[in-house]
Amino acid sequence: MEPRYTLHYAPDNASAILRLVLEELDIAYTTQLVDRSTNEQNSASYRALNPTGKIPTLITPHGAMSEVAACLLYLSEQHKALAPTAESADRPAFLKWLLFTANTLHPDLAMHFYLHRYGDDAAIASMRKAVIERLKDHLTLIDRHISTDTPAYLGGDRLSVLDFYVGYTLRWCALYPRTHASWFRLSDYPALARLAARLETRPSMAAVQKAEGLGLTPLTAPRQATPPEGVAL
Ligand SMILES: N[C@@H](CCC(=O)N[C@@H](CS)C(=O)NCC(=O)O)C(=O)O
Repeated sequence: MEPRYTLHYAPDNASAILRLVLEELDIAYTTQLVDRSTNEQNSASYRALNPTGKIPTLITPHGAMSEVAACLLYLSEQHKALAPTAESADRPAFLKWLLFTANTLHPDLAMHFYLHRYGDDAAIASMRKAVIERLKDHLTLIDRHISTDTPAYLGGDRLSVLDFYVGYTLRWCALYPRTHASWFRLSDYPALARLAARLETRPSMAAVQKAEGLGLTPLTAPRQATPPEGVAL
């Protein structure tokens, strides 16, 4: 049978979150490398699929999709898995934290990675300090949500797409940008540390580790990716 999805990806980019979920759902998919060394995400052909020039893009039977959170919701709805259902009491908190991750945590991380796009050298130091404080505060909020409101996972008592989204950001916090990652200690967020260890036992994580060269402990003790194709940043 023809794979239903094609994931346009770059190693260790936000596309890895969708790859994890495709693996977890055990769905056939193909991948298409976006070569970041040539800035391919800004090529006319890539922007025709995803006008934001961001990675990932997911080609679905309904057309090209982008935005991680939108793709995660789409996959969970299409495959009726990995999310509390609309009738579940866990759905409101799941949606709240999914949107918080997409519109606050992930953009703050992107700002931290690409701070040179936001100001000159003089402005960067104070912006860096502010964005790191925000990241710490927001990771603490998420950590408290798991430890006080839910038994183990972010979306209630069962694993959901949200766990993969937040779990993967822990890797980025520890690694990027290489010169400014020392602020992050996973042990400061004990519930997230437990979640990271749980996610590392999933076969889906082993598949993504292999495909993108993430190493054996990609969330709890990450090292720079050594991908079989493409470059991470
Ligand atoms: N809001 C986007 C953000 C995705 C994003 O930031 N992707 C990064 C890679 S992890 C990217 O494409 N960076 C390339 C660039 O900014 O030029 C989403 O949720 O998909």
